Amino acid sequence: MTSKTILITGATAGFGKAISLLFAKEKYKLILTGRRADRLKEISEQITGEFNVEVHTLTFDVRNKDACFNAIAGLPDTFKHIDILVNNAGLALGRDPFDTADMDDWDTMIDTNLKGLLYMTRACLPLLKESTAPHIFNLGSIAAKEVYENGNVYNATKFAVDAISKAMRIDLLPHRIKVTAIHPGAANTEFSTVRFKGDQQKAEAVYKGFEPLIADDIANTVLFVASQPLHVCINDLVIMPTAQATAVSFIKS
Ligand code: NDP
Ligand code: 8X3
Repeated sequence: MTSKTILITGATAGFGKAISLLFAKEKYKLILTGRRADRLKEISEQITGEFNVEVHTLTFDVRNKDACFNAIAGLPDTFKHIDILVNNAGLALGRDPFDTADMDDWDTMIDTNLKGLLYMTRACLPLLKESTAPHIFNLGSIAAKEVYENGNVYNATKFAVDAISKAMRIDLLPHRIKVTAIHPGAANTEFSTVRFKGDQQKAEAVYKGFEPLIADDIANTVLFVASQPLHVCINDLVIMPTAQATAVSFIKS
């Protein structure tokens, strides 16, 4: 039985929720974050009921630097230990040409996907450095590897996640911190509903005619990577639906 502790940002939906449930099954202690307190409460109750592991929830917005640092500083003593940090919280907003895209959406994506990830990592580093097997996971995307039409600033934030993952791996080497970037293709979560601002028809159209990834596929991948021996680090992993070859190439029925 392990008593390792994992902190997952964006645990209220999609990948983050699936990773939370899978690591709970593996008997990890969990620190779960998100903005929606009701969802965190529900997931925490589900996990303690089903898996009998300890869960601590933190409700805050990763765009708020002080909130990130205060949340970690305020952890109760029994949770002042982090072995794995999963920087998962993130979003796309809109899929519009560069010249007409909403610039407030740009700010939100940059502040969440990049700055939020930076703040959370810096806030957690003192605790990670005390772990005997520290590991940081950053959720990139196929959008971190290929720019596609109307992807512009979402692509830019995910390219930045790719770059900062490489930079962390170098600069954190003296602390033997593993850094893994996970880059999924199309996965059916709340991602497209958020991207298209609640337009369910547009969101569902993204996954029509092929079998997309599901959140459990990403959770299984994170667990596989986290389960490697201490001397093995999987640095970078692109995971796609079999029906998707590039950011924009699909075989659809
Ligand atoms: P979901 O929309 O299902 O979940 C996103 C999570 O991020 C939610 O828990 C949400 O919680 C949290 N979040 C968003 N903004 C903030 C914020 N400002 N502060 C704190 N938490 C926040 O999306 P996915 O699970 O699909 O996405 C997870 C990650 O994977 C993202 O980084 C996304 O870019 C990336 N990704 C997704 C792909 C896909 O096709 N689905 C493919 C490749 C990468 P709450 O609203 O409660 O704050
Ligand atoms: C989410 C996948 O292709 O919509 O990062 O950018 S994509």
